Amino acid sequence: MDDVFYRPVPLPAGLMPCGALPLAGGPIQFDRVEELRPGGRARLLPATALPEAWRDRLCAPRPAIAGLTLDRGRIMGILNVTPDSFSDGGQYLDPAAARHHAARMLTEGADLVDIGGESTRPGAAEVPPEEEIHRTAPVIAAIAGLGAPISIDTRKAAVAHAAIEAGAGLINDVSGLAHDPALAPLVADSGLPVCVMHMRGTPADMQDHAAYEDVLLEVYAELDARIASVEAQGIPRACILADPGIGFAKTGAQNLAILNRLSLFHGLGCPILLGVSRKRFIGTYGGAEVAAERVHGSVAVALGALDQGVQMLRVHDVAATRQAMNLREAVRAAY
Ligand code: HH2
Repeated sequence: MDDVFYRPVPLPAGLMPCGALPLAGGPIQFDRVEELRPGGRARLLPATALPEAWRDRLCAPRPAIAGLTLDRGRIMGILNVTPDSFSDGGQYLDPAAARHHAARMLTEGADLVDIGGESTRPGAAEVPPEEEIHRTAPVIAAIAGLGAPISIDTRKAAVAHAAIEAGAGLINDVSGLAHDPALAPLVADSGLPVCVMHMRGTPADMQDHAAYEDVLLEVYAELDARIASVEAQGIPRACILADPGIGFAKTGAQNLAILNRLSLFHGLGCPILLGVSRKRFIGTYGGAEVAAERVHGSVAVALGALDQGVQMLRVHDVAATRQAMNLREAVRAAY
């Protein structure tokens, strides 16, 4: 692991002191960075002290992904075509019901739809690829005509292949292309963008691997290494979204430590995708046992993430998230 990391400290809306830099080329500025070392105390430095390589990656504008510019926050609406997803399992198995829900999310303000045919909740068992294809491909074909980009949430090349044939334009792999060796070449050949997420182990055993000395820096370093490996397999960084993998091989407290200093991940030089929607830690810290009652906490965490420059939010509750984002943007614009 590197021994020094730099986290940009976002400035409040409108403040642009002399020498302030644009975070990922977007609307948020920063003029100070936290210097972070494993096991060490954070030191606040002026952004002028940034090493050139860090400054370049932190500030470069991010290219559009799946036709979506990333100069403002984007919403990825979740559509799980599974019997057992922790929040919406069993609701959209029928392609007509799935299409209806996708259309509704787009009307409510989603920018793209993420289709999953395998639950990746802690302890979930792997689904055979034929079954995953059977669940997802007809749904993708059914919603392809809605005009929005579609992402396929899968770890498997055969499933991604069928999804691309049916109209998917983005691959979202919670294993960061580590699970199926055939998936990286497929993505590279397709030229499509991919979300590379951080996880340890598999959904079945990942919570046994949630031991870190410094969760923020170790997750960053492991994701950095994963992205470098993906890039070495022919997928340009301009096609990669990075995701710290909230809830994947992480305890509730570890999720919070990552969310608290999320802007560090801009150092990867990729747009950041974040999935916190209705997850267990929202229930734990927000006092909501039932997943569908975790909307308010999910939106609160999403707004905090946008303030740290996150470009894409993966959410179940599109209308609530869009309303909150509109208000956040209106208040920021009134500076
Ligand atoms: N979380 C889940 C699934 N896919 N993909 C990315 N990139 N980031 C995430 O945080 C993420 C993800 C788990 O949530 P959900 O799909 O709602 O549940 P399940 O895995 O039970 O289907």
